[in-house]
Amino acid sequence: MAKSKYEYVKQFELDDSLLPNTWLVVRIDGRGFHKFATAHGFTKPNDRPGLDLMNACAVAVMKDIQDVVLAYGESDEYSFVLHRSSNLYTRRASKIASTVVSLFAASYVFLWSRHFPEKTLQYPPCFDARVVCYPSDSNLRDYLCWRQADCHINNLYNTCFWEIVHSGRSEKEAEDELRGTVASEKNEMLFSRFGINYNAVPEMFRKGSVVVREEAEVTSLSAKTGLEVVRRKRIPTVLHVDIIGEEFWKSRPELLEVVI
Ligand code: DGT
Ligand code: MG
Ligand code: MG
Ligand code: MG
Repeated sequence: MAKSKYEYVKQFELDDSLLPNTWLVVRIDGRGFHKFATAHGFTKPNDRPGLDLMNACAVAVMKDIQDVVLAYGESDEYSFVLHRSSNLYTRRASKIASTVVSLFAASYVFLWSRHFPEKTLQYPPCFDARVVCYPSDSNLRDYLCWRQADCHINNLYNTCFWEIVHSGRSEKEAEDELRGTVASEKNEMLFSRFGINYNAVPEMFRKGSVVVREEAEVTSLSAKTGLEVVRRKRIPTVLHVDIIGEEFWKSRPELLEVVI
């Protein structure tokens, strides 16, 4: 077929394919979620229905995009790990990042009323996305450690901060008091002043959320025979566990396995 004289504009589309054989991590983050959380009366520092909604969106992304092997979420962000062998969209960065983030944002709106039956969504939520290549398994694990450590540091700080504020101090006073304190001092403050054992704070808040494909038995009715059929399927499952130590990776060797 003859090409139109306009066809040359296609050349302006630059190649943005990502390095082969590297782990791809798409991180999405809520845009202006400080304001979004206030506008929707989210509990401070952690709003359980809000976090459950984030997790449901991550599960929706993983159900749709099989190349995602694991996802990790905390606060208003989620990281999606695509296997190093993935050839999704011939590894074009903008296609991958935009597909993941639009699926996530659309799911957030689609699933909102299920998690907030009594709250009206005030305005459309928005998320940004970036995709980064990690060349080695240890780079990938360090990336995930970085996000889980961030979750821990922020949650310990925020738990102290809001306890101080709820005890009648101003936000400025809480900030001043926490400046320069180390983790052990924050733990001690929670325990002696507010009667909170930090280790008893829900794991979802302390560790964030990991989504992995766990084997489970799924029962369905056969269209042919009308009888129940039990199949073992890998279902995206939300866990609140440590991913920094060895245990998580040792018990799931398939995650880092090389697929040729
Ligand atoms: P950005 O990402 O630069 O557009 O700006 P923000 O405002 O989204 O800032 P970010 O992503 O650094 O921090 C996340 C904000 O979301 C933070 O201000 C607290 C808020 N947020 C996240 N999860 C919760 C929650 O469960 N409850 C409440 N009250 N706020 C939350
Ligand atoms: Mg941001
Ligand atoms: Mg944000
Ligand atoms: Mg954030």
